[in-house]
Amino acid sequence: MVLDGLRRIVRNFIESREYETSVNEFVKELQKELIRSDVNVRLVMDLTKKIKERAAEERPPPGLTRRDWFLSIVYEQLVNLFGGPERPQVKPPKKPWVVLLVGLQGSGKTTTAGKLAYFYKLEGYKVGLVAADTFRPGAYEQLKTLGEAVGVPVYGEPGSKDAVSIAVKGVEFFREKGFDVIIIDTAGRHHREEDLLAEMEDIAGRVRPDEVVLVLDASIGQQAFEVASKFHNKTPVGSIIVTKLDGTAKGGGALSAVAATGARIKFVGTGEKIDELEVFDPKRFVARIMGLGDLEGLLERVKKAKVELSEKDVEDILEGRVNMRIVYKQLVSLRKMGPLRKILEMIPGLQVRMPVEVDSKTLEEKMEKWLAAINSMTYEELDNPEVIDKSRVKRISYGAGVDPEDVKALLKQYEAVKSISKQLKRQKNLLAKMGLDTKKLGELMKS
Ligand SMILES: Nc1nc2c(ncn2[C@@H]2O[C@H](COP(=O)(O)OP(=O)(O)OP(=O)(O)O)[C@@H](O)[C@H]2O)c(=O)[nH]1
Ligand SMILES: [Mg+2]
Repeated sequence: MVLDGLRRIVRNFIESREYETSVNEFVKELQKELIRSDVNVRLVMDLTKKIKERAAEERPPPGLTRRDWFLSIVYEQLVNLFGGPERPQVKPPKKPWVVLLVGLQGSGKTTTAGKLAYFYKLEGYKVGLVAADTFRPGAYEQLKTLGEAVGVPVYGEPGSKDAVSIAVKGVEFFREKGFDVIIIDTAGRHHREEDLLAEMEDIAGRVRPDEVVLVLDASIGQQAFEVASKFHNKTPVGSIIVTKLDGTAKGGGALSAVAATGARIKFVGTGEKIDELEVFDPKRFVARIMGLGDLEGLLERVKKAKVELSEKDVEDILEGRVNMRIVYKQLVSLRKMGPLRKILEMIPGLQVRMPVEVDSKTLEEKMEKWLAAINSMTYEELDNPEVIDKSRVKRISYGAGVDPEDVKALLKQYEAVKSISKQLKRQKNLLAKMGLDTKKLGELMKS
């Protein structure tokens, strides 16, 4: 399968002891694996550079191990390498939807026509196939057999040599009968892409399909870039199906090369059988090749950990209502260099000393402990920190693995935020006079 060495590399990374060395090791192995899969060297270098940069510049959100966080960066960058997070739109936007399949000889057009017919039939569409390959002997019979296997009618004129006329008539035939999806199989007589694209334009000009789909054999690896970019330039609305991903070690190269052209890969073929066609979802694809079944869960955690102040939070702060959740969010944003201070500086007459000295290293350590302490609090304690007495302090510090002193310092921090919040409430009229409304404040706090 494609990039099947990646799972092992990810596993080694997760199991290794030392974070820094394992990151370097991981990056090196990742490069090797991608290049082995024929991904273009420049793309590989760009990718690993980006991963390293992000790992150096960004901070893991609280509640996430550095390792998980690093893997989430790798995941995101790999998803971009293979076309970005968006799942392709495969639902026909209108009826009938006429699809013209083109591609080099033997790339898998006819097989894919059958697979697509099956796919759309299962989705509840009425599908018709048009056999417009008049070049290959037995092309009509091949498609006819596939159509029969999936219970989809095939239009063809076995004796005719006029592919364009068959295509036009076939589309008309199914259109009149009210079919939803009409798929046209064409000849792959070309070995050269120039000829192919010229003929594609010719047929497309006369058949006027809604979508032109280029069928590419994955075993051409990164050479797919040439064909795909020419195709994409000629038919920017077209899409691409990469076949035979199951039968080559170069799949990674083909997929990334196509993605690099900006063309959209909609499906991939993963076998000879009629149901071996998948919607190409880069996120799922990358999750699979990384061997991270629970990746969605991990990313959910990353997202949750990147807390931001909501409108409601801002409102609460301005109303003098605070709780530990808000402190938590502020601690997180303080890590990104005190947005709270930024606001305080803008408000004349507000004489509050910053509760936290923004001195990076000790702050960072303090923050780690505070966040751990907050994570050990009950809901009641989060909503109403006033209830935290001596014995609760003990329990929280024990649960978080920090000193009771740290928890006490956190409570002081909470008191400070509360007092700022109270002052803010008093300053609200003044704020209004300055033309700073709650919305703008909210934006400031988040920035
Ligand atoms: N393993 C594997 N084989 C495939 C896949 N798609 C197509 N094939 C095989 O590739 C060969 C060529 O497939 P066709 O569908 O006939 O290709 P074509 O583009 O229509 O060929 P021409 O019409 O001659 O240009 C057949 O043996 C198919 O079974 C795939 O996803 N995986
Ligand atoms: Mg064919």
